[in-house]
Amino acid sequence: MNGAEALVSTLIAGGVNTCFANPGTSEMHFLSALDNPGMKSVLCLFEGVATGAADGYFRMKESPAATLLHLGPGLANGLANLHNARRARSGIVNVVGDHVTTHLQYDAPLTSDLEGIARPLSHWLRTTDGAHTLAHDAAQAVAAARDCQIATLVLPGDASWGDAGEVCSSPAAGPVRAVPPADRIDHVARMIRNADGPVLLVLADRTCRGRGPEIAGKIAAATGCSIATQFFTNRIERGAGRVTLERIPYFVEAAVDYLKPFRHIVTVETGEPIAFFAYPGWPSQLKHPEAQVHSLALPGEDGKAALDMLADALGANLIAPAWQERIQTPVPQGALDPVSIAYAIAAALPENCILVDESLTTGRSSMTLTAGALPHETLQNMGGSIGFGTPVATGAAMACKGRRVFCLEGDGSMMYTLQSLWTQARESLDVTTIVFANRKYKILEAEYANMGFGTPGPRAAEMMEIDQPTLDFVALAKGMGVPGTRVETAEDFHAALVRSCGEAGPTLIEVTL
Ligand SMILES: Cc1ncc(C[n+]2csc(CCOP(=O)(O)OP(=O)(O)O)c2C)c(N)n1
Repeated sequence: MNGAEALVSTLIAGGVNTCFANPGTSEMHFLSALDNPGMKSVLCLFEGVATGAADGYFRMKESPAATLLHLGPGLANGLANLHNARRARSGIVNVVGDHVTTHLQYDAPLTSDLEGIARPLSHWLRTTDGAHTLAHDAAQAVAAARDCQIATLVLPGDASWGDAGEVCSSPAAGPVRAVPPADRIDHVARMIRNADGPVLLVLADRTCRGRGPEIAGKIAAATGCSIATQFFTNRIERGAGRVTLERIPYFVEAAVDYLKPFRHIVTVETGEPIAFFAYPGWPSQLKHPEAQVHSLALPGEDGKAALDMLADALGANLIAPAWQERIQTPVPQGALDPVSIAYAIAAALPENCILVDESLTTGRSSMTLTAGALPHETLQNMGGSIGFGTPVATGAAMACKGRRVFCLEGDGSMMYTLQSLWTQARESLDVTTIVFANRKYKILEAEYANMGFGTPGPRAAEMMEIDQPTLDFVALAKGMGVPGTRVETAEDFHAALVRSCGEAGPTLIEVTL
């Protein structure tokens, strides 16, 4: 067994059986080892697609995928979506090929400070010593990735082709998540009982699915506190029959307004609400200046256990939460705007689908107006680096065969990682990509005004308009093997959404705005 074969066998033994790959010459031995039938390899035509797909895969499977990246430049191409994945607490094993050790001294063109490129976004980073250490290092990388970490294993060519003997150690089981100490729960329970004003519970990460929202809903029903999420959450289970979590608004003024009544904010697997950006004259902290923040569970701790303990302490366990009722929104007619778009989506979503949301301005109303849709899950961008949507949708579809994935995209965001469509076509993934073609970076117009500049001058406006030349998303999709359609009315949009659910494989809908 050579090093690359030992590496792939170890990944499989550790449950990592999908690899989003973009290979090069230094990874030929790894490529050959990928022929192991236990490993599904998925070609991505840009490394940002590979890293984003691994993020989407982890979010849905709660188990890591690997990426295969080509030396420093390949890794660098994947960094933006590694940043998003890291923020989403998605575990990934990056295997990054490097030159043969003896070749590095000659400074061949692809030589770079590979570890320097990897370090800022990797929780775990190692250049393996040689073939004999590879299986052990791979096992460590898998253990780190299972623990929601970005693990980067640098693989010199000679480690790949060297003799690894029979070594193939399996990683230990994933770490147990810490349960918050009882005195913290007691403190929060006492505070809620004695609070002289409204209390807000802010949920994040794993508390936004499974029993998390339900327990929070019981606490809300028993005590009158409100429950919400940050503006961005890695994965939320929502829709009819579940407990609806409100969403703290994105724009600072609206967020400050939303949080104004609350003098106590309880955070679960997250920190206090902070503005995405700082603006002149506005605070970074969104809470009321007199509000106190109480951490029930830190990020990475077991927030569900914490909520259970809190519900116990408050005697809320036997109380029924307010279940979200099914709201059958009528199929909208006529003009396409954020509200009719949200209604069309709400009416069309099939049960158990996955909604990846990178719709920015156009999708601002979607979360509120889809609350009573059939039960579904939403994945949002935790890192703010656009170009996350189509790769994450690809990875989510790989992880959840049989479930339709809808990917809501701003046209500007769509252009970052468009190559995902090709992978979706090649793998016959059930993804419906919806591009909101407003022909501009519309959110930046708002941000320009928020910074106090009012209406942009002609040169500044040009930097936010993407209309010349006109992007033809239907043609772009067709060129990558994905059929597409263009819609100009709300009823046509709804019909196209419904139609896409009845056809296997990927499709694209360009929504003309
Ligand atoms: C990697 C990266 N580059 C640039 C930005 C800045 N940025 C934020 S939103 C945006 C434009 C998004 O345009 P679009 O997807 O069309 O949505 P719209 O603004 O029209 O709603 C840009 C360029 C970013 N967030 N991330």
